[in-house]
Amino acid sequence: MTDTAPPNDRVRQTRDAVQAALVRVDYPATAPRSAAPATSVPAVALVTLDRPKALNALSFDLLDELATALEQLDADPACRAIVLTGSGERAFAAGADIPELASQTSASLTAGGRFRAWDRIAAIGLPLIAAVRGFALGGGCELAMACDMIVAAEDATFGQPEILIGVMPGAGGTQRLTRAIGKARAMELILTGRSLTAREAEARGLVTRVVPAEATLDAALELAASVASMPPRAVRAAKAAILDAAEQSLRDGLAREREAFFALFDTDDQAEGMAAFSQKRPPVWSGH
Ligand code: CO8
Repeated sequence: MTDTAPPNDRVRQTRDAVQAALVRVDYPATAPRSAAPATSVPAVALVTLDRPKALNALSFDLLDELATALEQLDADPACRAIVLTGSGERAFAAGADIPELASQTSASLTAGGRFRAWDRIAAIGLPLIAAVRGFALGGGCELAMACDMIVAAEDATFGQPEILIGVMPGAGGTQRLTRAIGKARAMELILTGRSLTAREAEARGLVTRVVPAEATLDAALELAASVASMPPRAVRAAKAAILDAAEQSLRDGLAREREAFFALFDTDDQAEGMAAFSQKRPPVWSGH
């Protein structure tokens, strides 16, 4: 693929390669191209989680498709920044796919290897900007936090409500939320399941900026275009260095978190919490 390929060819090529059913990859024609010549393709790719009826819940297949799409963009020299968003107006992503998780055990999660998608996403070298409208909960909040910047709509809500369905964050929430907003506030959110409004998230340093809901995607694309106009090697190096600063012991923390999350799938309260969600009733905790 060359820098002069027409945008439609680029979209088709990426789609054919990914065969994405749950994730869309586009090069928006309207993406600002502040430093790109008029003849050049947009240097910003837009990746959309596309399960609006399930509030873009993160099934394992969706996460695998997402990781593959991001890796392909990361390997494309024409792509300089990626915006990640959710389809529809209600959610960035309302978490892991609860019915899919409900049938798991700690053994199946450990052996299944389906969490490797999270490591692949964390290894992307291009800058990732989350454009968040509506719910970013559980795995959805973790995915937004795995991005490098978050542009939040005024109607966005961020939270780790896993405790309400009998488990705990398992894809970085205990580590990245704590680093973003501090121990005391992370404890409150994770131990009670309370969500943050967009303005609270902004005040606590979780998000880069808050914008009117209908302006969210444009604001994220504009920010991405600004980053995309910078020297690409320096951008990648700076991103890696900033993450290094925040991740001195993150690897150990994430490994411990995953082990603890998997272990909760041997508890009655996990089965009860997820069954109660599907049956649309309040859970009854046994403590086992
Ligand atoms: N998984 C699957 N389906 C979901 C999910 C989800 N997480 N969230 C919503 N949906 C579905 C609903 O079941 C519903 O489907 P249907 O119309 O067929 O009944 C549809 O989306 C719309 O949802 P609601 O009717 O519930 O909409 P409301 O406006 O009433 O409520 C809420 C919206 C508050 C977001 C509510 O849907 C909710 O509480 N969702 C669950 C939020 C949650 O608990 N998230 C955490 C999940 S656990 C997790 O993320 C662990 C992460 C571990 C790592 C990731 C591994 C992949």
